[in-house]
Amino acid sequence: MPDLWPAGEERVHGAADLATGGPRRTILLVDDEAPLRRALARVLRDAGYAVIQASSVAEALQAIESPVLDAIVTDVSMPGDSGLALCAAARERGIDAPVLLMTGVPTIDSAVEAVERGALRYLRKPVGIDELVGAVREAVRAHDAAIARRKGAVLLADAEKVRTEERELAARFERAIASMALAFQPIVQPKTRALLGFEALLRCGEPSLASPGNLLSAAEHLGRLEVLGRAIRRSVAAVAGGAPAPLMFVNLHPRDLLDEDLYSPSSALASLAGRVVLEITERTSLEDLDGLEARIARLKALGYRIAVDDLGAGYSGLTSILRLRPDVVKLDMALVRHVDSDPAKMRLVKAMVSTLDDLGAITVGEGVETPDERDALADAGCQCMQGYLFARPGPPFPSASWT
Ligand code: G
Ligand code: MN
Repeated sequence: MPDLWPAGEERVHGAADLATGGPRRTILLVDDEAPLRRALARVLRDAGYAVIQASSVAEALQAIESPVLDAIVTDVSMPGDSGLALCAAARERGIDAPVLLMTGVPTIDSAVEAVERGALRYLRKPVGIDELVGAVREAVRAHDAAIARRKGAVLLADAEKVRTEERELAARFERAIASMALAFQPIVQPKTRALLGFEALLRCGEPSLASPGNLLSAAEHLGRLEVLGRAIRRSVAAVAGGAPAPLMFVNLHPRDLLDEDLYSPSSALASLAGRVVLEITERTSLEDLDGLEARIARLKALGYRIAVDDLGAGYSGLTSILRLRPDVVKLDMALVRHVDSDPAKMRLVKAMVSTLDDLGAITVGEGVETPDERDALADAGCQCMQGYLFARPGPPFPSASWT
């Protein structure tokens, strides 16, 4: 039976180290001479260390499998393998606890081998109490310092990686802004074949930020939402005059509501405010937006209309209808998809259209892809629609198809 856990030995991690006041440290002590080993173990325990004892290299290797070791103190010449072999085996297993070798007869050869195998230092037998405790304390300190250096190096490398990624993202964002273009998709009334308006949709030539969601996330991350929002509104204003429909729908990021430029009566878009519907979606929460109601009131006073976008998508809640009092509500395509073959969905859409009508809001069904969805929406009382069935988003200005 290996003498790994002598009676009365308790290994309590987290108990204070009497020597340093830090957490209790664990020392593996290896010597084939039992009385000597026990005496050294007592010395180390008295100095505040937890001690694991082993009487051979084989036993020691069993002991180093699991516990976290702060240092290894080992005899060099033992029957079977020598302490130098333990040193090498520990390094092979990725255990970097410093190794202190005890020997009666240090030779040049064994010293050279010890260094090669990663031993920290020699202790000459017989080892004195103060010498042992001092050497162990030193070893633990060296181990701590090595761990701290490694952690520091990892943190530095991480920070460098983050900086590189940020720089690359910023460069991609600049390319996206430079190549930004708007696509327009008509919003139609199929019954009369009238065009209610066009929604301006964000597009760019930077492939990694091609989806508007990615581009907006990048802008958010880089603190460039304001730049992006202003660029979109300027671009809309530049082409809106030529649109063959009364209204222009422009998506706002909730944070655009904090940009004073949006409220400037002299902005390019403000001169067209009477024709502009600002679409607001709750992709990021409106809840904590400072003075939301007052901001919406200012926009309405400038002549803008307000739409709640994506109603029925996970993130767009019914309360936004109460808070924004929108002129238009856009039903998310999740509510439109298969509305013709899903009676529960049909009833829900019908009830919403009727309620919104009572509240004085127009409902637009988004993402209409089939004639059956179109007809079901119309039956539910939803007269305004948008979707691939009528036109895909395109350069100013795609015409709608009715077949
Ligand atoms: O969140 P918002 O409703 O603003 O997003 C509209 C998006 O939906 C646009 O990117 C547009 O290209 C896309 N879209 C428009 N019509 C359809 C459609 O009929 N089907 C699908 N799957 N997407 C559509
Ligand atoms: Mn929209």
